[in-house]
Amino acid sequence: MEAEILENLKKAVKEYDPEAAAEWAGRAVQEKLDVNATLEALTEAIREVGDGFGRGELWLPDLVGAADALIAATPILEEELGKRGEKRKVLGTVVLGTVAGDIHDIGKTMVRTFLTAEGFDVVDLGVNVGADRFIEAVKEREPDILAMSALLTLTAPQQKAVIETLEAEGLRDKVKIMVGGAAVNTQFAEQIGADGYDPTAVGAVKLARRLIGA
Ligand code: B1M
Repeated sequence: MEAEILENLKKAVKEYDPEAAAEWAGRAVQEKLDVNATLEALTEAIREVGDGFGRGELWLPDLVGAADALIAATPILEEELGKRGEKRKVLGTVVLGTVAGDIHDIGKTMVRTFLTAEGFDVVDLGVNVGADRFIEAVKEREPDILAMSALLTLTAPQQKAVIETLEAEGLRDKVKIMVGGAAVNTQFAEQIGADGYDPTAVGAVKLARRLIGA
């Protein structure tokens, strides 16, 4: 049953079918499948579509269609994750966003979901967030962690721009910085002076806990 549900979920993403994606996400919840594994199956499917786009076999509407299907399924799983996570002690505050010029939302939102489920208070600034908005939020909310996502090679350097602005404002030592997203790797994170990087949303939670010494 589990394999059938996950296969159908992947199929729904690859066939750009939001209704089927929502339906199979509902079945996954009903059958008490592991939420992380279910989200991982969705991620795998959309990455396959992305790879096809990268090879020139698929087009932008394919990315949009796959994203629509994934977006239809994720709130159902997020809600379930919230219900299953009983511990609600606030571990710390995280300001999160996708950097300027980048509108990729899905991975960033997954990071938000997992951090929230773990007990972090997450201030999600959304997508296409410029350095000035990140800095403003750091000043206003005094978070423990600033978390930035970047999916495009062209926008990853924006993470560096934010760190440089924090340094210029004398705020760098007041907040831990974690970075992620498909355009980022460990080497890049070290180069730009981030405190941590993780390739997955689940790993991002462990990283966040480590950064605040929890
Ligand atoms: Co875009 N896109 N896209 N896209 N898109 C990629 C990223 C791309 C790799 C596809 C490809 O060519 N193979 C490519 C980037 C190439 C590059 O720069 N190296 C690309 C491109 C080129 C573009 C456009 C330029 C296309 C165009 O217009 N010609 C355009 C740019 C728009 C812009 O931002 N200015 C564009 C647009 C879009 C859509 C709008 C159609 C849509 C996004 C819809 C939305 O988000 N609402 C889209 C999609 C869906 C993709 C792919 C297919 C899937 C991205 C995704 O949601 N993955 C993507 C291909 C790929 O990534 N392989 C692609 C699922 C998601 C769960 O994974 O976001 O990586 P991800 O998040 C992971 C981890 O990275 C991690 O946790 C998540 C779960 O494990 N993570 C963190 C994420 N953030 C983290 C932060 C952390 C820690 C972990 O700490 C802070």
